[in-house]
Amino acid sequence: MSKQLILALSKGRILDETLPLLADAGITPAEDLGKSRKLLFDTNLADVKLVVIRATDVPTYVQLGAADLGIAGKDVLLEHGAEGLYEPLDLDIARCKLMTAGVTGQQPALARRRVATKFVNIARRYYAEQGIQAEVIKLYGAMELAPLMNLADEIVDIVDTGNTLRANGMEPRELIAHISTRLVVNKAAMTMKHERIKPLLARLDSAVKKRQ
Ligand code: PRT
Ligand code: MG
Repeated sequence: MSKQLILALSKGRILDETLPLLADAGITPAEDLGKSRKLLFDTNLADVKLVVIRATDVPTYVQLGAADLGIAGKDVLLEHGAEGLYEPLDLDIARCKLMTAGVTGQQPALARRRVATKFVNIARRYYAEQGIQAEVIKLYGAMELAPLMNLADEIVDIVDTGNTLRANGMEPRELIAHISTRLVVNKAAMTMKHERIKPLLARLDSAVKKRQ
């Protein structure tokens, strides 16, 4: 293993909230992430590099040790599974809820329910736990469209304000999980690179606590 620490960041809305938190922790990219087409960045810390990748790829990079640490939504982590990963820190950013939702006023089907989602593992687990028979249909986006198009009876999706659901004639039903962004660490790296990882965890931990 190299002596450098690689921290994998989730692109998109999590990145917008991650960069100020990293700055509070004294970690700044050597160049503007938004303005560059590069994916691998040096930072002000000689032994820390950043990679910026799709949120859903972060757990894979960290689990397989291509990155030592990663920052990802709990939704993504629940969907991917926690094998090979420690989750030492709740970064308390990009808070939202994972919920079931359906057409406003419509009763959920009692028999076999068709559920559209990009969170197929979470959905299968959730409906099984509830004792509800569900046919889970994998979509990659615009889940709100599925019940309107009669592709599904219900969706499992992220809800924040609820505006997206309302705008599409839908309402939230059951809460599956409260979501926030987490720091994950490769289990082997946590042991082998502990001397380097420990101070980084401490920096991030105090940056999170200062905000609370
Ligand atoms: O990667 P891809 O582009 O397919 O997914 P994405 O666009 O959903 O990702 P991105 O970059 O937006 O960020 C995803 C991560 O941010 C998630 O994994 C969550 O951990 C976190 N997060 C926090 C959210 C939201 N809040 C959120 N509101 N992710 C998505 N949303 C979307 C939601 O999917 C829905 O379309 O916003 C809409 C709901 O918001 P309200 O306010 O209308 O309820
Ligand atoms: Mg997006």
